[in-house]
Amino acid sequence: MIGPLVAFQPIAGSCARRGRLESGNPTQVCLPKAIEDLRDLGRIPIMKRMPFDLGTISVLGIVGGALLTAALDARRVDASFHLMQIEQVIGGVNGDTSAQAIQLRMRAGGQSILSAASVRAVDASGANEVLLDNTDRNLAGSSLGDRVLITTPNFDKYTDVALVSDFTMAPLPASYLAAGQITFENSSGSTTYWSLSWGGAGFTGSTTGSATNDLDGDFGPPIEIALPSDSLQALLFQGTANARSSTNLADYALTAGAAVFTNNAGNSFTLTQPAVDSADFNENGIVDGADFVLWQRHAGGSGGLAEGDANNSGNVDGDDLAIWRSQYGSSGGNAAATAVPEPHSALLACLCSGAIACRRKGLR
Ligand SMILES: [Ca+2]
Ligand SMILES: [Ca+2]
Ligand SMILES: [Ca+2]
Repeated sequence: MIGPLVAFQPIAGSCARRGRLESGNPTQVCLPKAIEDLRDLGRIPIMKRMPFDLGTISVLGIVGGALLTAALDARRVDASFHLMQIEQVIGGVNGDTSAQAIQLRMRAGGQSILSAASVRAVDASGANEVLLDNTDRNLAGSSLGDRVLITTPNFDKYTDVALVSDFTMAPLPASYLAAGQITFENSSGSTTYWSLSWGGAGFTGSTTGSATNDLDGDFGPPIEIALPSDSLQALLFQGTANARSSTNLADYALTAGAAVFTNNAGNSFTLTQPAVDSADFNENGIVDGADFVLWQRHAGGSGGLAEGDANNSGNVDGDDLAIWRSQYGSSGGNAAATAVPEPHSALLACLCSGAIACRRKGLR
């Protein structure tokens, strides 16, 4: 007995309207798209697209039915990554372009197979592609609206609580910030599932990609402004969690205030400008031995600037001493001395042996 063939009706031509399967009618399946899904997931060897038409459907029925069943099985376990937004991006925090972040958001459940994806960038002309991250693992959170947080290592300097990113990215080159593009793609970079372009007419590269997340497959035109990098504000997708892309120009806007980023576990991080480290504990405009004495008196305890807390941690400890050393001879704060004079020998002895030892020597 021949098993029941799943009734399917290939869409004529290429798989231009990739949104069909996600949007509902299971009898209207874009078969090459289903094959690509499996290929992206590494479940089957690379297969070339095959032309299908209704005349050859009976010949291809069994093979097609098996492939379709496998594809639907893949859907059943929700193992995919394609239905994803580039939700929020910042190119730098308060001018520090080494602190960057990209937040993705799942447009449906089961989009956590990030090992099959990658995030890339191109410059204003659409050239000189940079692999920002190949997102080399899968994530636990896979519900509609779940986020994927990808940051540079320095991004954690600007969050209100200790940052936990899902992936660490290479920095987007600063020269790409005026006009450029970030794309969410499969691992090989052969298919773009979402793109975000900025810089208005300054961006001259392609804005097209798969129609999985944008019905006409064109994410352009770009937003008119540069990628934000000189404040705490990020560029934020304005649509709902399951929304498709329309155009970057219509879809994105700056956050109203300090951006809030969220990781896959649902933890949120609000951007903040950290207090400037200063070892000028007596606030007389110079970091010197008098400041060291203040630190020494309170080392190991709690306190504020006047007690020797250089990094505003609430504690007076070795981290504050390290800041004092780095700022010795300067005015403190950001104006760290370019040439740090060596502390005199008595102080160096204290640095080596710590506050307790100094107290024993009666230097207090
Ligand atoms: Ca579009
Ligand atoms: Ca001082
Ligand atoms: Ca401290």
